[in-house]
Amino acid sequence: MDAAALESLILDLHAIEAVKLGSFVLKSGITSPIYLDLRALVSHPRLLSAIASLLHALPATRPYGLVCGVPYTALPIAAVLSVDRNIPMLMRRKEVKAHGTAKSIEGSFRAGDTVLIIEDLVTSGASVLETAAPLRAEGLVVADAVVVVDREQGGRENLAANGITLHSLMTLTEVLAVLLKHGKVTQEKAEEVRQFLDANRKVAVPGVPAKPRVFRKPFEERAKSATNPVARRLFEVMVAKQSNLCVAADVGTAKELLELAEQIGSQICMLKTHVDILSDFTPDFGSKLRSIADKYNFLIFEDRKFADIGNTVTMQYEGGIFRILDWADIVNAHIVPGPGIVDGLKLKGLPKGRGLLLLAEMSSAGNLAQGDYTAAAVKIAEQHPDFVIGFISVNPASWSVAPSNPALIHATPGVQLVAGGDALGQQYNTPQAVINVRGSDIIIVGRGIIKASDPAKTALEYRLQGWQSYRTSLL
Ligand code: 5BU
Repeated sequence: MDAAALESLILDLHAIEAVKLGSFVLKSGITSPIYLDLRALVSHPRLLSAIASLLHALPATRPYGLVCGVPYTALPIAAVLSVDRNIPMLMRRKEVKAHGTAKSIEGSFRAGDTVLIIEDLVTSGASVLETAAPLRAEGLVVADAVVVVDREQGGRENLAANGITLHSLMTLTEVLAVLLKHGKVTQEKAEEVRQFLDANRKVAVPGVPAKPRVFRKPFEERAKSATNPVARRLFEVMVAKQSNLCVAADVGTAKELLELAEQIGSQICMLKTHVDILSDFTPDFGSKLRSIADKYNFLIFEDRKFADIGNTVTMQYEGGIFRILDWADIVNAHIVPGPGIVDGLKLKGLPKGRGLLLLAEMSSAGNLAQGDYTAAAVKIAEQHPDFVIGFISVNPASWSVAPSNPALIHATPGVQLVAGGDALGQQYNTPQAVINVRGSDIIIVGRGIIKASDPAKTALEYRLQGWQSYRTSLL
C-alpha cells in the first residue's frame, strides 16, 4: 500500500472512531493511552470491503486455499474477503458445544490444507495463537496471519516463534504519525503513546514446546517426605485434582472473590487472596471462603507478605479485623527481618496446622531478592521443616543452593499464556517455561484468568498447561 492510501485508510478509521485516545485497561491488565476498536467496521460496509481486499493483497509466504478469522471482530472481515475473492472460509468456535458434534472448527477442509488467519489487531499474538492451535490440531497448515494493525508489542516475534509470519496493513507508530500530521492528536498525547509503546515493546515468547530441562519426583512421593500437614494436603490435592494451578483472586470485593472461587474452584489446588484489598470485608468472609474451599477441595493462601519482627507478626497473623490465622491454610513472609519472623508466625500457625511460604524470589523487575538472599531463604526453610512448606520462587532451577528437602514446594507468580509484562514491573513467563524450564511446581495466575472473558474456561486451559508441563517433567 502506498503512503497516500495508508494515510487515507488511517483517517477513515479515525473518522469511524476505531481509534480512540484516553486511558484504557487492556485485556492483559496494561493501561494504554490508545485503544483501537475495529468492531465499528461492521457499520461501514465500504470500508470493511476495502480493508478485506487490502489484507488479501498482502503477500503470504505460502499459497492458501482457506481463510479463518479470529473471533469475533475479524469474522466479518474474513467473511467479506471470502465472498469477494471466492476463497472458502472456516470458522473457529470460541465456545465448543458440549452436545452435538462438539466441533471447534466449522467448514469443509482436508488435513494438509493451508489456512490464512485474519485478525483485526495484534498485541502479543495470543489471540492468533488461540485460533492457530485448533486449526493445527485438525491437521491444517497455518503459515501466515494478516492483520489490520500491529500494536508492536511482541506479537510479530511471538508468532514467528510459533511458525507464523505476521503481515500488517499498518503499525501503531504509523497510525500515530498520520493522526499527528492531520492534527487529530496533540503533540503531548502522541508523546505519551510513544513512551507507552517504548515501555511495552517487550518481546514476549510464548510457550514454545521445548523439552523439559528440569526433572522432579512425583508429587505423591514428595507428599511422603512432608512433615507439615498443609504441605501434605497440598500435594494430595494437586494429585487428586490434577492441578498445580493457584489463582490470584485480585478482585476488589469479597462478593466478587467468593463468586470467582465458585467459578474456578474445581480447577485449582490453591486460591491466593489479598484480603486487605476487599472493600466490603466482613468478619464472616473467612468462614464463607473456607466452605467454598472445602466444597471444591482447594487450599487458601493469603499473600500477606509479613515483614516485621517476630513479636509483631504474631499479632498481625492472629488479630486485627482480618484474623488471617483463622481461615488461611498458608501465608507467606519476607526474610528481611531474619529467622525470628518464622519463629513468630510458627508460634501461632503450627498449633493450628498452618504452613508458611518464604519469599525467596519475586517476579517484579529489578527486585532485590536474589543470590545470597535467595540462598538465605533456603537455609531458613530447611531449619523449619515442620512449618515452612516452600517458597515463592521465580527461577529455582537457577539457584546456587537448591533445597535438599523434597517436600519443599515452589510456587511462582508472574504467569500468563504469553510471556511479557505489565506497565508496573510485573514480568510474565508461560506455564510451560515456569514448570519445565525454571523448575517450579505451582503456577500462580491472576489477571491472565480473572480478566479473561470466561475465567472458568481460561482456568481450565491454564490447569491443563500447568499439569501437562508437570507430567512431562517427571523422573
Ligand atoms: P498477575 O495478575 O498474574 O500479575 O498477579 C500476580 C499475583 O501474584 C498478584 O496477586 C501479586 O500480588 C502476586 N505476586 C507477584 O506477582 N509477584 C511476587 O513476587 C509475589 C506475589 Br511474592
